[in-house]
This record gives sequence, C-alpha cells and structure tokens, in this order.
Amino acid sequence: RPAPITVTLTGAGGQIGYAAMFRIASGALFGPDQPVALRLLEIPQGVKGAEGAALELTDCAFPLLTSVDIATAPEQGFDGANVALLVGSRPRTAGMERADLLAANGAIFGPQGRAINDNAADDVRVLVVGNPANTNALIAQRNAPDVPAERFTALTRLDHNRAVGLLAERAGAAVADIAGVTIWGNHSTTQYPDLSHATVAGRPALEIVGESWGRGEYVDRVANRGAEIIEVRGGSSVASAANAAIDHVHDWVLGTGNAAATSGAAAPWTSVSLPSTGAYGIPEGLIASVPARSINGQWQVVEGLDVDDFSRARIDASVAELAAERDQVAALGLI
Ligand code: NAX
Repeated sequence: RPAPITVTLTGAGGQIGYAAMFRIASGALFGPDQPVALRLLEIPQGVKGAEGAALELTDCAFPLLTSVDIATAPEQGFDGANVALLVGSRPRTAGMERADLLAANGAIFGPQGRAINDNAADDVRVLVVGNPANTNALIAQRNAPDVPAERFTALTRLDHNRAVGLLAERAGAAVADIAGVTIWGNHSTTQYPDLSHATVAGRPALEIVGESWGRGEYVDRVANRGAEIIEVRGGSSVASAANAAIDHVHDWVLGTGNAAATSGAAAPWTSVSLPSTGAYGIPEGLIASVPARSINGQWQVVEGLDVDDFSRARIDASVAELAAERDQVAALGLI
C-alpha cells in the first residue's frame, strides 16, 4: 500500500468538519487504495468536539485511516500536511463591522499561513472553506512566501455544484448532462454564476432555460442559495459544503478528467478560486473564482472564453469586491 497522505482539517469540532471527516477517512478524497492520516486542528473550545468525532472515527474502523491526531497549535496541526482544509474561521455575526471580521480572520489565517509555510509537506495543497473564504485564502497565502502561490485556493465548488444542480432541475435534465457552468468572482452574493458557455446534453443552456431566467432569477437564486438553505433548514449548509470541499480536493489531486466519482457533472471544467494570473482581466494575485481544469495535479484556468457585456459587468462587480477586501486587509497590515 502507498504511504498515507496527511490531511489537516481545521474546525474539525464544527459542523462541516464533522460532515467531512468520515468521508475523507472512507476514501472519498483519493480513492479506495490510498491510506489517509488525519490531523484535526481546533481551538481549545472546539477540542472536545474533535475528540468526540475521533472516537467515532475509531468506531468506524475505516481500513484506509492510519491515524488521527488532534492539535491546538498550528505548527503541530500542519506538520507534514499534504492537504490542508481550512474550515475553521470567524464568520460574520450580526452587528459585526467588516473591518472587525477581517481583523478576526487575519488573526487566524496569518498564523495558519505561517505554520503551513514552516511545517507542511513540500507538496502541500490548501483549500480555504471558512468565510470570507477568498480573502482568508489571500491572507494565508501571503503569509506563506515559500509555498507556491497557486497552492492556495478557496472554495467556490459549492456554488458551482449549486449552479449545476439548479440548472439540471430547471431543464429537467440529468446532472451528468450538464457541462460548462462557471462561477466567477467572490464566494459571496456578488458571485456570477455564468451559463454563457453551459450546455445541457450538448445544447446551449441559455436556449433551453431562456436568457431572462438564466441571467436573472437563476443568478440570484444561486448567489443566495446559502440564505435559502438557512431559511428552510434552520441552519447553514453543512453536508453540501463538506461534499464540495471533497470534490475540490479530489479533482485537484486526481484531475477533472476523472470526474465520474464527484458531483458537479461530468463537466469539461469546474469552478475554483485561484490566485489570478491576470486572465480575464482579473487583477493579478486576487484569489477569484474562474473556470479551471486540473491537469497533472495543477489547476489551469480555462482561457479564451468569450465574455459578453453582461458577463463582463457581473465579473467586474464581484472582482471589485475582492479588490476592496484585499485593500482592507492590506490596510490592517494582514498581508
Ligand atoms: P462551525 O461553527 O460549526 O465550526 C467551526 C469550527 O471552527 C468550530 O469548531 C471552531 O471551534 C473552529 N475554529 C474556529 N477558529 C479556529 C482556528 N483558529 N483553528 C481551528 N479551528 C477553529 O461552522 P461550520 O458550519 O462548520 O462552518 C465553517 C466555516 O465554513 C464558516 O466560516 C462558514 O461561513 C464557512 N462556509 C463556507 C462555505 C463556502 O462555500 N466557502 C459554505 C459553507 C459555510 O458557510
């Protein structure tokens, strides 16, 4: 058997952590032949939750799970990490000012970025789930100067999967027949779920669902799906978020060509928030969602797609929000 891959999961005592770890331990990230060593990183208040989950992991007797270690120090938690899933964060609560939110997350993602820089494996891949995910990823990345920038990504796969699922539902089609959906920009309500290049069983999606729906109600529904889940379910997205994080890492490591085992359709590409190389006019360095394929373990932006005026305006608006967040964390001295 191959040597285990070390996966560090932060926020392991929380909801998404709980939904993710059993699937990670059962082989959902790297397939049925690859052993996994789990490291759970929590703050002291969350340790009991992580410990309890670890007891249940033992009780699952997963053949692929070689060890579970729980840490509260980032240096220890990221020691030897090949994959780091940064789920724990300080999400916005009622009445919280934006600057306070960014400062609180700077205090988490700055030290975690430094700990990854100094302790993780050379091939470390980082996915930030904790909100504001894109800007938290930027903070971590800027604090890890020795790690190639493109190893820091943020989760927009949940938005992507939502966009695919809702399109399939509207078109009365199978998820497997959907391709070419893109989420652009920030993981926030400014995101742009773009059907311009999407197809349903090979036919242009906008012809099937109509432009007024596909560029109107649909965009708002996808962008506000998190709030819809909270309203109906009485709690935030948990299992679908964990599922998307697993899809993201699975496709990153194994390639988007090997999409059969993941959700989000057998698309020729998926959506990933990556440090921009300037493609599509997105300022270099911003961690923004783009269409991407993973080839040989590396994300590659799908370049050369036509961007019409409608799409341009939506992309620019979301990217402007990311640039404003970057400027704010820069002003706070966090990057
Ligand atoms: P929970 O509050 O259930 O769990 C968060 C856990 O993180 C807690 O156990 C807490 O103790 C821990 N934590 C806090 N600071 C930490 C630190 N410095 N190091 C290690 N652990 C730390 O939240 P949950 O529902 O699991 O959501 C986690 C995050 O995912 C939130 O920020 C949430 O906003 C974000 N989401 C992001 C999504 C995305 O698509 N990018 C969608 C789902 C979700 O809303």
